[in-house]
Amino acid sequence: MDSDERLLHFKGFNFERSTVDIDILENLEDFDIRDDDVFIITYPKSGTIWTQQILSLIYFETHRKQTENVETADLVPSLEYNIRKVDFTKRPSPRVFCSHLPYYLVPNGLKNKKAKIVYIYRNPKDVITSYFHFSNFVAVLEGCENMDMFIHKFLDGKVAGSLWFDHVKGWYEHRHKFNILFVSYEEMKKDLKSAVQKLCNFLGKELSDDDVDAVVRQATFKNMKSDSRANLSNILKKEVGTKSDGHFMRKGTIGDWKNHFTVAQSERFDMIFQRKMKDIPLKFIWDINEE
Ligand code: PPS
Repeated sequence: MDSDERLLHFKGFNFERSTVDIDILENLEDFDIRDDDVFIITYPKSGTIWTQQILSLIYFETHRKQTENVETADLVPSLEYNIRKVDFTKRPSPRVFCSHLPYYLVPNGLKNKKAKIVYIYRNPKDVITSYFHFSNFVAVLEGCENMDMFIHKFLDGKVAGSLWFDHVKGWYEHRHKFNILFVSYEEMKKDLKSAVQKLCNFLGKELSDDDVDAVVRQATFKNMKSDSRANLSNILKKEVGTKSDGHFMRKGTIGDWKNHFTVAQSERFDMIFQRKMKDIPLKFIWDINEE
């Protein structure tokens, strides 16, 4: 199938056609934002479900203390990929959402700067690596024969989420319009406890040391991978569909791109990255041993 058939091009942005909620898309601008709403915003494969898990554990004591048996994706649903057709107007506050939307498509109410946005970004070579495997794993995305083809597609923005550069730059350059915190996947990976504390500070949540430890414990790669409520396995197997063996929680590390990029691919990507990102002072970490 041609990739265009699987993608829905809506207002300049590519969505995965079969799982996106068209009603939500058509009414995004006016989607009613509450002051205590929180949005996790990411380009795909940048740490979305990880941050869903972290914020869910921070916000919902029943999750943190494991007194309720609910999937994280139900506690922190996706706004536009509303697969379970939740009526968000009926959800109790505080509502925590995740979303892959670009800055120019989010509900207008976010511009009153009361509701909060946590923007998670990841070094794009690892995003590409993760996305390449994900495309060959889930049924709803067009698979790709090899990395070279996928890098081309990614650099053309012909994937759900469109062009990575536009997403990250767009959010960064328009940050003053929103109440937003930028956190990198890599800083979470290198020091999860400090990242959880940074998130708590921004969100105005005062957690005891024991509670912070409980969040960290339940948000490690190993624990999420073995917890079907946290790792999307139910949604992927039963609702989205898979086309190969694999796992959403694949490697969960920094620098796996080195196992998949040739030197030539890496150098070409570096040149494009340096040109496009030269005015963006966000810190990117490409290697697990980098400070
Ligand atoms: S999606 O499809 O856009 O929602 O994907 P997303 O959740 O943004 O990204 C998936 C990658 O995040 C990794 N992941 C984690 N890494 C470290 N620690 C934890 N706890 C964790 N949870 C998810 C997941 O493994 C995917 O990365 P790769 O590199 O493919 O392993």
